Amino acid sequence: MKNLFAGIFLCLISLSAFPKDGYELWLDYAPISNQGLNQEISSLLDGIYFFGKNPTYQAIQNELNLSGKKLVGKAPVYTTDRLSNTKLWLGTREEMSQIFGLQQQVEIRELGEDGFWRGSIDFQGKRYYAIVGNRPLGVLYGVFDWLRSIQTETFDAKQEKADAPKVKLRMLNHWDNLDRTVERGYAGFSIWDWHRLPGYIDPRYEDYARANASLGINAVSLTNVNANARILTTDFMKKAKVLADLFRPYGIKVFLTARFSAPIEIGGLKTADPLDPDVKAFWKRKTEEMYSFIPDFGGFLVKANSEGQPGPHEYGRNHAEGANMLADALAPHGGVLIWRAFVYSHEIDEDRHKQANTEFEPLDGKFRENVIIQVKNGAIDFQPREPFHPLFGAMPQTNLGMEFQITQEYLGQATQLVYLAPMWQEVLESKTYRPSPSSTVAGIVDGKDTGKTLTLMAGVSNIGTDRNWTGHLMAQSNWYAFGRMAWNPNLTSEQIAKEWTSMTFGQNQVANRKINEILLQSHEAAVNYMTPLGLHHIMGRSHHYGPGPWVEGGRADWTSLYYHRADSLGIGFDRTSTGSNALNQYAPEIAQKWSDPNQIPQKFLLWFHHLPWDFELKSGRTVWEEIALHYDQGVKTARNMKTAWDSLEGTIDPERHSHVSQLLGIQVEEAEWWRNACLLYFQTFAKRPFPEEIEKPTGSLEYYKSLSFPMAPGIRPQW
Ligand code: GCW
Repeated sequence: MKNLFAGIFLCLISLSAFPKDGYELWLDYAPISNQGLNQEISSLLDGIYFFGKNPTYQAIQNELNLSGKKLVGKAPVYTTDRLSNTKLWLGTREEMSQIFGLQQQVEIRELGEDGFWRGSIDFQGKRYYAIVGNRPLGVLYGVFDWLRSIQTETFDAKQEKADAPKVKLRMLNHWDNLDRTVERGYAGFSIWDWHRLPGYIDPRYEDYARANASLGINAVSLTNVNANARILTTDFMKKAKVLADLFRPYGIKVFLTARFSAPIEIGGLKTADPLDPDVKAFWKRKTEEMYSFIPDFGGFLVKANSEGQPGPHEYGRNHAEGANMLADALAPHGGVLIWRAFVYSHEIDEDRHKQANTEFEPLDGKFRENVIIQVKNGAIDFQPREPFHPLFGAMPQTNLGMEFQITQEYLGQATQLVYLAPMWQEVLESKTYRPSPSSTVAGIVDGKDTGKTLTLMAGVSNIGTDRNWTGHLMAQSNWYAFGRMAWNPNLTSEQIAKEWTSMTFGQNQVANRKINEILLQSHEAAVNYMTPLGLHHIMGRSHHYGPGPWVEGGRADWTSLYYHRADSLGIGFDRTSTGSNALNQYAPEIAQKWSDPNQIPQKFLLWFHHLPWDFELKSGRTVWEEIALHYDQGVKTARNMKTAWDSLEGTIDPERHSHVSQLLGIQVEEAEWWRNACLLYFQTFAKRPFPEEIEKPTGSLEYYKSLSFPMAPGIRPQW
């Protein structure tokens, strides 16, 4: 009888389902179709006891109410008697200490601030399921982990699970301007409605916090690194306070970007010199004011002396002097100063690849304890594929954090499906050989190889006001994957894809397998049809949408010619000792191997070498042939992705199916456009025929060059 009702309920739910627009993200909580699991969860939700009271437990209760109804069709029941009627116990180790043995208590304590333990406990002859943390936030993370196991139908009450994040600050960086435009944003406008804050609280704010907390993201910087000093005025602090209050129960700390010249712009001073006593006093005052509104304010994120942003160099001071001054203002409040290493100047005639190391390496050991240097994954700029940034491993005495870009500035923006986790995994797994021979980027980021505890992984957000948050529905997987990798940089892209797919689309295994295949080949496909074999920065000028290998004129390092260096003899950027010698910034193990075009991984070949068109590769093909083949392969994979997705029609709800299918149609066209434009262009130098086996590029180079996109989204505003 019970089964029958459950069956009817499931039918009703699916029939009456609202059109799926992606708003729910991976917290869709589709009804559990597995009858056994459905009943088991239903029974646990029948008696929930919280060992304490606090706002985070309230957030948990809200999530259980929401998910319970959707997963098993009924509202959870809360009890005030912790023994009789209770099935599910929620609380901190301390709150629940009497029911644990000492051994268990110690084990849980070792999970640290944000860790959790969940499993069955036998107590006084009865069995309970318990989710325990060292703080309420750990309980929240445990609950989300438990919900994930239900959504992916992997929950097993007999199995204990203990987990804790490996990285301390797991952070989103919004590049959101105060007027709600978003630099490199492709999903509408900023979700921060500054104008109507603090009076109006958009319900999205809470859903945003839920989504982040479900991944363990515990910090957000709300504003663009190309900063506006106005965010530090009292009016804006009051607005930011509302968001901080809302995020607090979800364990999310607010950071803001600090414009280095703020003392001049809003402080009435004539200078922003970090050693000037009035400047120091300004920042001290501002910081104190900030903490009076937001007592657990995270700190400042700063982009200085990069791309025209103000910084300490104007006053003859270095990055450490600039960063430390701000860090000193934050230190008494426990705040953190995050200083970006993405610096380059066109006044310096040096390979851009080298500039961050040149400026920062000599400062190792000079930064305060509460400073983190935030380093992009590669030395140029979030290209479709980059070798890891040589700063990782080069500053052993400094806290170094990772900056990934979730928004797809150079990776198809919001028209293309590109799952970024394989790229992040590739970077994190890279061996740095420093500080120790076995060090990896992940080990530096999570502190395993450095012993650092103030660790950080930041991701430039891809979130906007679009109903589905990320513009392209499948780009939600990138937000998800970022959060999961920030929690544990050793998770694989495949594991994460599996989780995300079944949480987002439900339990059709055949469909899920296909979706995962699409996700997992998408990054390599994009690299192939955009920038194979280590080519980089050959996109359209300024908006970076579509191919622009011909871009020249103006500032050299903002042109494509600077990067691909194609000429009648060959192609590629010589970064070996005969060229810029950027390779020398890596550990000798890498520098030696990669100096040899026959030993360097082929994917980085033209990043470091300028090679003749006829240079023969391991495959027996020439550089020219291999380039052509890769571009063509990229197009073919894009087409296969669309065919695979289209075959899922009728399996996935029509709204989401059609959304992705249409966008994949655009992606195929854009892949062809990239291939045609780049191959026709490079052929003007190579002057060789296309290999037999590729589909010949169509259209004319003149036509591709004539395309212009003055209204492309996300263009950086001119300050
Ligand atoms: O990738 C470049 C972008 C800029 C961005 C800059 C940065 C915020 O094109 O739009 O500015 O990087 O990371 O600072």
